[in-house]
Amino acid sequence: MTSQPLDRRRVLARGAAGLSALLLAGCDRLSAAPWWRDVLESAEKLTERTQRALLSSEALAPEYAETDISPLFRANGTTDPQDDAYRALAASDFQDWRLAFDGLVENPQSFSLMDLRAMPARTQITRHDCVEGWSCIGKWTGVPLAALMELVRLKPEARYLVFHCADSLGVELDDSGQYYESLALVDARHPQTILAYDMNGEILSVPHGAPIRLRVERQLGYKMAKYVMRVEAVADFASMRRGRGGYWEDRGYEWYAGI
Ligand SMILES: Nc1nc2c(c(=O)[nH]1)N[C@H]1C(S)=C(S)[C@@H](COP(=O)(O)O)O[C@H]1N2
Ligand SMILES: [Mo]
Repeated sequence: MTSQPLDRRRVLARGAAGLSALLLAGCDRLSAAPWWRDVLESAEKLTERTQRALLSSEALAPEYAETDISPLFRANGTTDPQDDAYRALAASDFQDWRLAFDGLVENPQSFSLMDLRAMPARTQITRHDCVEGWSCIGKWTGVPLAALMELVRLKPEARYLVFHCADSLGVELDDSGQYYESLALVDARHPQTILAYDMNGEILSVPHGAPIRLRVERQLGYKMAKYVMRVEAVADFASMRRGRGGYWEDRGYEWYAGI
């Protein structure tokens, strides 16, 4: 009966996708209306609550075979960060790159790529679904985020992890335009949540987020921050940037992007 949770998951995914499509079809004028925002938010809360109730926190996203890997994995959003600090790091093959893990932690740390590669790794072949309506299957290798969380020891007040990225997208709103994302701790600790440094058996390339990018396999593509520079444990993200927990969330996307 191992297929049962998967079947349920598929039904659920279809329901959620249908709902998202419906919501995305809603025009800008509608999304500006406060009552509509409330409808969106309660729909999102319902999706999150339903999925958390039906799927155990350990339920895995489907994994695929080597033969299923997409010959060409599309790159999306930022594909070549122009930010000076990032360009300098990339120019020396990220030898001076460090991942900071700080915020509400007992033991803040800074990891080099060597440090991360020396830790136990996980490899998974999964399907990436972008909210724009395309999917690709890829193989990802990296360090489980749960292992890093153990090393830094979260304080009891910590409720979310925020991922700060190297790249800036549009600066059209009143913030820096720097990409960021956030996850609830239960999703951060999920066994398929990894900071990936290899893709399809090769070193992660710049278009796909070098030197490391997040993989959160039960959520949509925009949750999977590329070019991660810093992980910050926080109690709340309401006072950060525009308050919705991510670059695209600040521009109207759902924070809980479960699929
Ligand atoms: N730092 C950063 N992370 C990002 C983005 C981005 O523009 N900047 N785009 C997101 C979106 S919308 C998707 S679909 C995936 C794309 O990952 P890919 O380029 O490996 O396909 O990265 C996500 N993470
Ligand atoms: Mo996306």
